[in-house]
Amino acid sequence: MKPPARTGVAIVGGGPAGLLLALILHRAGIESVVIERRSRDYVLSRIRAGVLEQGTVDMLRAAGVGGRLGREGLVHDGFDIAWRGETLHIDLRGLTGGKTVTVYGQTEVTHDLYDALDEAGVPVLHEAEDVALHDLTTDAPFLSYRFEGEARRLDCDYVAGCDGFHGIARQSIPEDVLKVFERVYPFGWLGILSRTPPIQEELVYANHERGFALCSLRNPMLSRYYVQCPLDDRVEDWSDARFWDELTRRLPARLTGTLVTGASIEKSIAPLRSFVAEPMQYGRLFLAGDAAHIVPPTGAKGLNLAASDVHYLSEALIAVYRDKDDGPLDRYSETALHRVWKAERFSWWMTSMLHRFPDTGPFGQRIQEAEFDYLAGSKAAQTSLAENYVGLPY
Ligand code: RFL
Ligand code: PHB
Repeated sequence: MKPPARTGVAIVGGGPAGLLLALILHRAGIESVVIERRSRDYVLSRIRAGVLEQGTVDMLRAAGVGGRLGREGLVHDGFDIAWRGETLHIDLRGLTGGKTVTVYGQTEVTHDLYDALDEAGVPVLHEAEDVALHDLTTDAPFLSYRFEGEARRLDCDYVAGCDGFHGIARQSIPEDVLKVFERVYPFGWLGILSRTPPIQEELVYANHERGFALCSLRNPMLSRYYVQCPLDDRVEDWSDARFWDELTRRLPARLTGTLVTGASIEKSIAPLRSFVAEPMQYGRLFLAGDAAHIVPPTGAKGLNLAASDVHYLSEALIAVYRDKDDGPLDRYSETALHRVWKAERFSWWMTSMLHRFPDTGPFGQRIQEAEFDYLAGSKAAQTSLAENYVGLPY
């Protein structure tokens, strides 16, 4: 495909944020081009999120990619929290007046978006190198990049920076304009994927004296498990046998009887971080998703926040192109950040409640125990957890 020389919205990054934005804009008759650094196979091989909020599901449906999601996505009415050998059930549906989450992997979301964009003829350029952003504070911004060995230029009206935490979009904003808020946690998550039936239908988040553990899944024959590990551990330190042994120790006896172990088909360690860059706009550049913010995965919010940013940004761009109204785009950063910070708070809180911190000390330990006691005994506390987990309104 010969890359176009001009478009409406130049989208840097073909992860879920960039692809979903391109599809929604296309449905609204707005042209865009997605420029992605990696190959399609590489993007599809990254095992990441698994839990979609109802708002994310609704957006994917409205964009026309709800078919397979509707057939294969698993609707979850609740999840368990394990602690001191007991489990506490969080009844999401009952506590939120009927709201649920859907288990459907990020890989599948990405797959569906690629298929829809191919069918619509929206250009997604893979393996683009040396992407750089220019003239962002003028009304004629452009990108330069290399594609199939040639230097290219893409003129556009707006640039959407959807290139993740390590991308170049955020780095194109001058340091004195950008304010960064960050917390790095003193541990990581070691995750494995295995072709085994899940330990139970619903997710289990466990706080144990040996550290956090999470039992999740992708489908009835594919399980995803995580254990908290020291930041300097390497994947090679963790044989499958050691992983299963550690996971078993951190789960209540009621559950370990149904744990089916097997060979891992993916194993990786992810550090945990909270991060927000403000503002999410610089001239005609708008950041969305991990390019602007990171949450620790404990609240299952990362992909869902990318989707809500795309909701605000697409609505704002549609207002510009369709109604000649710049107001929503001028307010995009402020609007998106309100929801971002609430998800940051929730993800930080879930992380604090469920992990063992090396420097907690006896006081911190008692506070964590009191947090559980309160949650277990208070419908109000459970409702607060549930309304955040299913996703706050847009
Ligand atoms: P992505 O997915 O990182 O995509 C960014 C894309 O930009 C490309 N790129 C560039 N392209 C061109 N030029 C450059 N210079 C570029 N630099 C980078 C990259 O190759 C990539 O394709 O960001 P996006 O679209 O904002 O999506 C965010 C989500 O991927 C992320 O928030 C979630 O995966 C986080 N997350 C979870 N989120 C949930 O909502 N629920 C979950 O259950 C959940 N679990 C998780 C997670 C993330 C995890 N890890 C590994 C970080 C579990 C884990 C373990
Ligand atoms: C996952 O299935 O990968 C997953 C689920 C819930 C989380 C984080 C990750 O909070």
